[in-house]
Amino acid sequence: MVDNIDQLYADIQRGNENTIAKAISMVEDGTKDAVKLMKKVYRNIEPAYLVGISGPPGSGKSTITQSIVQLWRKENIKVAIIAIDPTSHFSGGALLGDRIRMDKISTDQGVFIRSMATRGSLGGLNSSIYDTVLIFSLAGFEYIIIETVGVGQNEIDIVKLADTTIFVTVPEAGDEIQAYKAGLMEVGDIFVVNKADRPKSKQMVLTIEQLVSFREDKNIWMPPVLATNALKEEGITDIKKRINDHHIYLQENDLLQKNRREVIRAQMINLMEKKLNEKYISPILKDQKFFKHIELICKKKEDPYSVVNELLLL
Ligand SMILES: Nc1nc2c(ncn2[C@@H]2O[C@H](COP(=O)(O)OP(=O)(O)OP(=O)(O)O)[C@@H](O)[C@H]2O)c(=O)[nH]1
Ligand SMILES: [Mg+2]
Repeated sequence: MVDNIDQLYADIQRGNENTIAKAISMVEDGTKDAVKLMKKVYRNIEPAYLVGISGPPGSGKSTITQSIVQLWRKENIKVAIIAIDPTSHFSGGALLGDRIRMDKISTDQGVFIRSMATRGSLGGLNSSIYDTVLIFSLAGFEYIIIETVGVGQNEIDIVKLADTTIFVTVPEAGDEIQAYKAGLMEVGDIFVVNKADRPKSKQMVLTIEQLVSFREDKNIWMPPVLATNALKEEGITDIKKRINDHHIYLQENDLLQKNRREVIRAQMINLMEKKLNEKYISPILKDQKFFKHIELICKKKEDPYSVVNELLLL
């Protein structure tokens, strides 16, 4: 229990690292205090600028993130990084330690790195991810980067939260890129072909340029395709500049607010599903009656459609 939510709020606002970490854990656990805190946060805080960085495993997302963050830090800009754990909610994140090793920035006071699970305990997209974004915003972080690995629906849902989405790939990923076309390729605002020290990177840039040229909104924001060598920090200033360009573009076209309305909409749906689950579905799952129905359905004496209607009083 927290004695005083206003005190907690003030400590986060002052940037106290322990309090920030504690608040995020509270939000992840969905405690009553977290709800009290978030009510106040939602009513007072504008979200910081949110950058999503996604792409196949090992493409260099963390290395690029680290380099961009270093550039922002030179301007004294505080940055928070949320690394989404692609494994299950219960993995404990052992694997993640390697995934987000960012030695050059991990001890910097102006940088906060946090890992989170993709899925909440009920299986849907973890609604605490956006709450965490708001907590970081309250704490005065000006940029928040969300790193996700992979290209599934979860990743797409997460990058949809972002104001600017960067899709990172590597020169050898030719065939995979065709497969991604229907997914993340559609939502990328900036494309990066990393590991440009390897052959075929120019070819890959051309392939992606061709793919994005078919996008319907091409006359509005044409996503740039950049080649980088993150190990040598080559091309990173260009990414930073393009993030800025995209930010300005969103502002000038009233798209920043539009994106945020969509995020709130998604967050509302998330919360409603969670509440319905807690109030109506979870108790049923714990009831012996539920298991009896399963038996009867297996024995062909009942059917799921009728039983579900009966259980939910529909
Ligand atoms: N040759 C080369 N290697 C790179 C480059 N950028 C990153 N790497 C290496 O690629 C490996 C993976 O880099 P990460 O930054 O961890 O990649 P990631 O996309 O964050 O990986 P996951 O989070 O596991 O999906 C590391 O060994 C990096 O040192 C690059 O431009 N060239
Ligand atoms: Mg990584």
